[in-house]
Amino acid sequence: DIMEFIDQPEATMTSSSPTMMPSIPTVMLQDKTEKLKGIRKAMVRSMKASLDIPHFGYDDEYDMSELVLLRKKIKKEVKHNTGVKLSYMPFIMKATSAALAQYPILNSQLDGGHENIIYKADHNIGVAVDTPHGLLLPSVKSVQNLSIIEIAVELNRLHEAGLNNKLTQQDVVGGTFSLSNIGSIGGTYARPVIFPPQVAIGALGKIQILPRYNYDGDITKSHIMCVSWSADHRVIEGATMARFSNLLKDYLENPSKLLLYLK
Ligand code: CAO
Repeated sequence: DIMEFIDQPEATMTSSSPTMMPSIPTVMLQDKTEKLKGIRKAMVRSMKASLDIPHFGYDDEYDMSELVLLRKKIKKEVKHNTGVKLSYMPFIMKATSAALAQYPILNSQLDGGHENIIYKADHNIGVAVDTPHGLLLPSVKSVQNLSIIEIAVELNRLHEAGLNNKLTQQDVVGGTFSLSNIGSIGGTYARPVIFPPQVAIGALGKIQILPRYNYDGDITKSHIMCVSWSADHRVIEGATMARFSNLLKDYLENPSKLLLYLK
């Protein structure tokens, strides 16, 4: 092994994630060549295919204050009663599914010959998972039929499996729409890359506490999340992406409206 560390016998190179950075800086004495295989090789293939897609970008900020309060109220009890860790993602995924039901073209795929648009019945929402083995995109299947707690259970399972390299083929195939919560690491905006044959992906920024004016013109303490969308402009018009984003924003800013979609 040509990798050598100076004065740091315990340093590990098992993680590429900033959240799991080795605490001691790594110093390489020589260049190192690593064969691309597994997940990283698959990423080269899928990202090369994504170059064929004309990406259209659209960003907006969502005020998550009500959702932050709601989660705070129930998080502990959910953990205590069910053992499930309730993050923002299950709410965002359920709201996304409710919005996809209004804009099914965002849950579609362009066929190989570019002759047909296939509207997918299931909302299989892919979630970017940062793992020590590379970036993975497993999907929670049929989100339209799941409760928020069921989504949380499945998301926790996929997250764990991703970290332990235990995701199955079934977990990683069949996604129809994607979300990438880069905000769980940091950052405000991103330029997400579409995972073919899907036609859209959203990157969620970090929820930040910022001053904003309310309808009465008063400054309020708000929990703001920026969302960056990329859509396939061959199939998706900018107006469609904007209307979808407006609807999702409405659900997340007024989570009581989501009640209408709970099963
Ligand atoms: N803003 C503020 N806080 C956030 C947040 C955000 N956008 N996203 C998550 N958090 C909080 C969670 O609520 C949780 O807080 P508590 O400890 O108080 O409950 C904490 O951060 C940790 O959350 P988590 O990351 O464990 O869980 P999650 O469901 O929000 O996210 C997953 C799961 C798999 C999406 C995430 O772990 C991950 O891997 N993110 C990175 C995705 C990525 O790499 N994208 C780039 C792809 S392109 O290269």
